[in-house]
Amino acid sequence: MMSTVVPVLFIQCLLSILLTTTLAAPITITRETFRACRPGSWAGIPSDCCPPKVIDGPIVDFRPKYDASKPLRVRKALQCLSGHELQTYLRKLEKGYVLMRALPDSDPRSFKRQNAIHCAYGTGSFLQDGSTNLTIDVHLNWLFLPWHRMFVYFHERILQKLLGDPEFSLHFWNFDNSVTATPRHGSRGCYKAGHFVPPMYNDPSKATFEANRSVRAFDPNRAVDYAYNFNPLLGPPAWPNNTVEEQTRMNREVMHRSMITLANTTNFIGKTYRVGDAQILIPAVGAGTIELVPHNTLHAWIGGWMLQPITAPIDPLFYPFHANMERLWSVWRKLGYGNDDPTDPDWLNATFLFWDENSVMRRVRVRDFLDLNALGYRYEKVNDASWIFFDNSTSPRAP
Ligand SMILES: [Cu+2]
Repeated sequence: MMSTVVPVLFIQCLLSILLTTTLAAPITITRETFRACRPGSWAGIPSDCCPPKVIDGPIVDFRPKYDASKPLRVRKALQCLSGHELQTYLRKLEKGYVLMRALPDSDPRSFKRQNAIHCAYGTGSFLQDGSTNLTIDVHLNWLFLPWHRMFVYFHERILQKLLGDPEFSLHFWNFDNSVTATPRHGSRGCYKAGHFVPPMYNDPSKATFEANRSVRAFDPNRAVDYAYNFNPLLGPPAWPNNTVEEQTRMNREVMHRSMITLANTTNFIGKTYRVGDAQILIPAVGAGTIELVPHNTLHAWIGGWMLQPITAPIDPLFYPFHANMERLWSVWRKLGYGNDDPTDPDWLNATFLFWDENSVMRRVRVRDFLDLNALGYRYEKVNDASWIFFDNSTSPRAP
């Protein structure tokens, strides 16, 4: 008995390993993916945002290369821009958005089309190669961080092109810092708290404004709430009536958990997701720690268009918000604790298509979006210490 069972189990085991290794492959978007695009949905809400089925022209590989002769552009923290710098930035960004919104729908660089491509990638509109039912999503799995870095990157390049300014940098909303600190002598960077919605995005006279948000996002004295939990099936919870001090303390604790306590490599990046895997629909099952909180929770807290992937990038606030998300990814890598990006080829070789600033379709791999220096930019230094050194033991809400 024993002598037959063991070889059978061994062969079964070997077969399953062989099958997984031969079948597993990185998620890859091709011309065929676009051709087979179909209406999708999110949380039961239907979406209809497929790009044109035929991609005109060539698809050009995107291969960034670090150019030591060129200084890196700096994406700065919005709350520290002031005076002339703020005015110049605002003038440029406003002009960029006016021009972007004026592009016709036939132009893939238009504001509307950029929203549509996020929608197609985020609502199961694309099918995995050769499948009639396995859908693709760049949320709730390990593709979330690199895909959104790419999306913001091409958005910035389109702005640069429209403005005729290749040095333009999209500055970020440093929502995670809630402590204004005095920098040590000689330290450079931004040490001012950033936990309110940046005023330039809340000014109705500016092209960076969007009216369709929850009213709480317009309250200049209300700190963002990372613990805000919106369940589309149950509806929004009552607003917490925390003081700014209570709220920001809670936020620091949440950041500490998502970036440190819970954030080993697997948990931080998100669940593996390859060809053959079903789209993950439950956030807690697939999302990495910072995708779940504060990303999902802040999308819900801001509300309006930002509430769902079908419409989120209609709100210009999406971009500085996501710039900070990907900045946090680079901060996490430098924190120590053995933090590092996955080395799995199915992650590194996952491939997406994006239209660039010249409306040329680019083939982009995750492995090419891991080194910010190669992409030509860096982030201003900010007060990450505000949550890195948060002490759980003194928190009234600590478990
Ligand atoms: Cu998204």
